[in-house]
Amino acid sequence: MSKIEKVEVLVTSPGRNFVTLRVTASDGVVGLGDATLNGRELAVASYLRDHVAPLLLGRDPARIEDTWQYLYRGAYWRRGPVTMTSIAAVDTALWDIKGKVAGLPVHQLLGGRSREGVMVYGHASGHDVASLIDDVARYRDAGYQAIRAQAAVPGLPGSYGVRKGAVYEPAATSLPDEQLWDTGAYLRFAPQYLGAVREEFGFDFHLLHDVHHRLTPIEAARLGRALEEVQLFWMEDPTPVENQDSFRLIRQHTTTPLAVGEVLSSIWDVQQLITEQLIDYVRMSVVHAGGITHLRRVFDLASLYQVRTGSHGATDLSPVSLAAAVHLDTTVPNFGIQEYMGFTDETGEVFRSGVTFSKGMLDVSDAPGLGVEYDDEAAARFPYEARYLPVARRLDGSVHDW
Ligand code: CS2
Ligand code: MG
Repeated sequence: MSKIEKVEVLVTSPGRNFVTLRVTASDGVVGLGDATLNGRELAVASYLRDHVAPLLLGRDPARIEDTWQYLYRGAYWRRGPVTMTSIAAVDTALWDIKGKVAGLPVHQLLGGRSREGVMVYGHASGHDVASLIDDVARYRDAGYQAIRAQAAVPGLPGSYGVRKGAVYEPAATSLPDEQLWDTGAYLRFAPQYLGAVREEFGFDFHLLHDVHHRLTPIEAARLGRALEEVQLFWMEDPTPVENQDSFRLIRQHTTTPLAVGEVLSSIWDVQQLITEQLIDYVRMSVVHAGGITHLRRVFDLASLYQVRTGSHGATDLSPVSLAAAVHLDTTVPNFGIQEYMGFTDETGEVFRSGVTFSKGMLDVSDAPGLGVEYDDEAAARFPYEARYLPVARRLDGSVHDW
């Protein structure tokens, strides 16, 4: 039996911070898992290095389910993003190892292909309606079948979801940026610019929009109703998700499909949302929701209720995460869509991934395991720097949900 011999926690910042777990077995096989929790990266690094690595040494890397249960139940303290991201990193690395030992890509271990590719949505954004329209055109020209559209709300510089450089990355160095928020201005503007996108390009592509937890349930209900004409693929995170009942209220008022999950980490966090059919898409990710083992369980529960998948795939999820997500997406019967924002060139120097993009879809390589390699020399060129997501404040200065 091979044994886990080495567990390394790798932190690098090629354009943004990534934490990666590398597990080496006694037969020399190496597995990678993403452990990145945006803005709280070192908490996960410490959890893994100080509390998980000693438990893994000497274990059989083939026992993925048992290791998952051991880390989850054995910690006594349950759920939460730091714990679940740490378990995810181990789980993903063990699936990578299992694939390499078997000589099979991970999607084969999960049951094989259910589809030829995985439809993704790209992120179009603009500082005003005209620049948003230009950006949507760019995504359409690049072959995207689904596009998320976000524009800066007039008078509110630094609206979430609007790109500054080549790739959207809201985390700032040193202390968090503080950004102003005005719900009334947003509610007046969003239907205008989403309507302008449909007027310009018609309906032959999927249009998505992220509300980023900014509204109360009744405000979200009003927006969902106002957006029915533009036929969104989904309205994302319309209201904070701690109270799952909120979504019933939104549902009672609108047929705009709802997507939720990027800040959630366990099946219990979405249990009511799924079993009461309060959402249409579950947006949890491999990295923040306990790895391939746990996310597959969420997706299976969702399939019983005709809830489809729509995994989170922002730039703060590393190429290891994206590869794991695409392997899983390739197999599950209730796949919906995968978020894909691309990565900076620097990120590509550290992580060499076999995932390919063509005609608006991603596909995995047939390399054994996840098909991602980590370049230590490149990683060493990009040392960690503290970064924080922004904080939102209302016009009266009080803190709002970012
Ligand atoms: C966003 C994210 O991708 C999305 O839908 O909500 O960009 C989110 O802001 C970041 O992942 C936070 O780390
Ligand atoms: Mg989002």
